[in-house]
Amino acid sequence: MSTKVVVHYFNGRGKMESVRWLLAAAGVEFEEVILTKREQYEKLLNDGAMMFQQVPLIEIDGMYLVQSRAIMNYIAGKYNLYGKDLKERALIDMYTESTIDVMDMIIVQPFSPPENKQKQLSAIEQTAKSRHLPAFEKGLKNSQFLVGNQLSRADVHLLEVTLMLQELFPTILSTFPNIQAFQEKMKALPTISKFLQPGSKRKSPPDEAYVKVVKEVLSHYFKRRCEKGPSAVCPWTLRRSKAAKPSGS
Ligand SMILES: N[C@@H](CCC(=O)N[C@@H](CS)C(=O)NCC(=O)O)C(=O)O
Repeated sequence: MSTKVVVHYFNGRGKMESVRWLLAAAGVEFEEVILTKREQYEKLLNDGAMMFQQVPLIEIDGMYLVQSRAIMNYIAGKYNLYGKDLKERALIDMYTESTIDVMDMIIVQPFSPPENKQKQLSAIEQTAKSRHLPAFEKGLKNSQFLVGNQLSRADVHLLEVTLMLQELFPTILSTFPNIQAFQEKMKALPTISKFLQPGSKRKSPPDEAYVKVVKEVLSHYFKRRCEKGPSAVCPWTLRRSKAAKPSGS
C-alpha cells in the first residue's frame, strides 16, 4: 500500500469529488488512480481493497477506506475540520448531510433517462432554493463560518455544492447575499484558491464520455439496473431495443 494518500475513482466527480475537496482544503497532496477499465475494478475486488465492492476508495495512513461518508469523517477529524466539540460536530454533520442531499440529486442526473432531465433539474432547483439554501443563508448571518469560529468541512461542502448549483442555475444565489459573500471569502483561502485553478485535481461536470466509462467499469451494476425495468437507460437496454426493431427501420 502506498504511503501517500491515493484516491481510486473515475475521472469525474461522482461521490469522490467532496473527498477531493476536503483533501485539497486541508492542504493534503494526493495521487489519483483513474478507473477507465473494468479490469482495474476487478483487480481492486480481487485484492480485497473494497470492503463493499464499491468506490470511492482511498488509501490513507496504511488503510483502504471506503464509504464516502466514512472517508470524509476521517479526513475531517484528522485535519481539524470537524469542530471543537461534539455539539459543533453535530451541527457540522447536519449541514454536511444537507449538502449531500443536494449533491446526490445532481450526481445521479446524468445517469437518468434523458426524458426525465428537465423534471429532475426543476426539482433540484426548487429543493435547493426553498429548503437548503435558506438554512445556509441564515447560518451565515453573523459569521464568516457556518459553525463556530473556524473553518469546518461544512464550509468546504457548502462552497462545493453552491458552485455546482451555479453551474446548472447561474442566478440561483441572487437572493442569498450571505452565501455570495461567503463564497468570495472561501475562494480566497490559499488551499481552496489553488484547487480552483485550472490543472488542479478538481473535476469538470460530467460529460457523455464519463458516463460511458462509469457504465463500462460498473457493468454489473448497470446490468442489474437494466434488468429491473425498461425505463433504465443503459447500453443493454439500447442494444435490446435496437435489436428488437425490424431491419431497415
Ligand atoms: N454508500 C456508498 C455508495 C458508493 C457507491 O454507490 N459507489 C458506486 C460508484 S459511485 C459503486 O461503486 N457501485 C458499484 C456497486 O454498487 O456494485 C458511498 O457513499 O461510498
